[in-house]
Amino acid sequence: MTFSAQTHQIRTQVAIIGAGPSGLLLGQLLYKAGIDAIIIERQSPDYVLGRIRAGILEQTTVDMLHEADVGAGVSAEGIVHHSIDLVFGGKRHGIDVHGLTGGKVVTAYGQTEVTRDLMAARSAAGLTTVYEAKDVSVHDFDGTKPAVRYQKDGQNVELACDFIAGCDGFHGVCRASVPEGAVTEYEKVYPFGWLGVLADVPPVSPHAIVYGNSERGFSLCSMRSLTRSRYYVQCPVDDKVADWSDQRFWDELRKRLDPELAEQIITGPSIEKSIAPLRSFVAEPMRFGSLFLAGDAAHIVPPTGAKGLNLAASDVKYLSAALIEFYGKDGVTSAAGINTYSQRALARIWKAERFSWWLTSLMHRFPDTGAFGQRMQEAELEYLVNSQAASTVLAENYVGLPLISK
Ligand code: FAS
Ligand code: PHB
Repeated sequence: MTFSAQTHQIRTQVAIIGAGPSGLLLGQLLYKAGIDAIIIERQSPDYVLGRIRAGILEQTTVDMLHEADVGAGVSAEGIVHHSIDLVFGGKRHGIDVHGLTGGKVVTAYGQTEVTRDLMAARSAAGLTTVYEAKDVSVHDFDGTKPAVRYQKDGQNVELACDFIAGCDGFHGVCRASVPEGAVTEYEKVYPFGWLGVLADVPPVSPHAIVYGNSERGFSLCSMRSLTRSRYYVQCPVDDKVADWSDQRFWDELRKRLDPELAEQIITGPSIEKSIAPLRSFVAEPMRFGSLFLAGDAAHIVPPTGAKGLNLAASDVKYLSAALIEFYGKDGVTSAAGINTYSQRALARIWKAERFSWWLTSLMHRFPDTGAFGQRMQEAELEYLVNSQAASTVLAENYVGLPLISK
């Protein structure tokens, strides 16, 4: 795409690539601080809202929604959880997360709802989000004139800026635009996927997410509200949604749970059904000159530990604070935050990567698990549910480790 005289030139302070939760939350926090940002998104709003993803928010994420003045939805409809359940060997065990962490909780509130709340706030404030932008590219982020170029309705646009926030997810353009030698990638791809079903039926366990380990594979019982459930079963990575009728899904889910819970499941037609691959991934560092990566653009976790969206939120917490500090208040500015953003974010990311990898390894059936491996998993789970120390390790990671202050 050539840029010539008819290129429309515009400017902002922070150009945000991606209108997922990372980009929208960053845009909202910068707006609250009086910092100008434009969000460039390649899909339509409906497409972004149609991606069914996360469902569990750490308290730090809920607090950020309130800080961003978009907490009304989660306060009204979020379902607070004090515990999680583990099913193994055909029996269900509760982990008192609230008691083991001195009162911390998680909240069931879907990523779709978070995204919708953020979109509504941005629109109500009259802030600019360019949806369905084509051929987005980032330029001179290691120079003195960073810019984003894109096409919108056939018009070439060049957006000059001070900083670029790469909130464009795992398959985005920002990380891909970093010179190869400048970024180190760490990756583990898991030999299975998650088949997820959304159904307008009451959740079988409204006040505790249920994680199941069985010889048939992993299962998970979650929700989006008291009338909308979200369930998952581990499946072969090359399975297709067409291989799974609703009936086959419900039957398999029941086989992986304890008999009492299986009996209580209320089934209904799926309103969404998708298969997600699982990987652990981290790109280091997360800053390249005036380009910063946040959220899935920099890291991916297997969803077992419910960390993906929450890690995106903590990245945004660090990055928004750093940018606000850079632009300063009452004439006082500092680059300390932007200079330490990458190392602070990565310190929390790696701990969440470890927890997500550990819980995935404990709960899923791998090709080489076998009979002995199954017994090892069940022995570890039996030890975990009967040891306050081991349960506390699970609980404090599940509610989210503290943000790193400086
Ligand atoms: P996102 O990927 O959500 O958003 C990036 C945005 O950038 C997208 O809207 C994309 O269209 C846009 N974009 C990409 N390239 C662009 C370009 N070149 N130009 C402009 N825009 C561009 N997490 C959990 O905690 N629990 C779960 O159960 C869970 N399930 C998941 C299932 C799937 C299939 C996936 C992919 C992820 C799942 N996650 C889950 C993780 C997920 O919730 C992410 O952590 C979360 O979406 C991260 O948000 P963002 O960083 O905003 O990235
Ligand atoms: C979800 O509700 O989608 C969900 C809940 C907990 C997880 C993963 C996904 O660990």
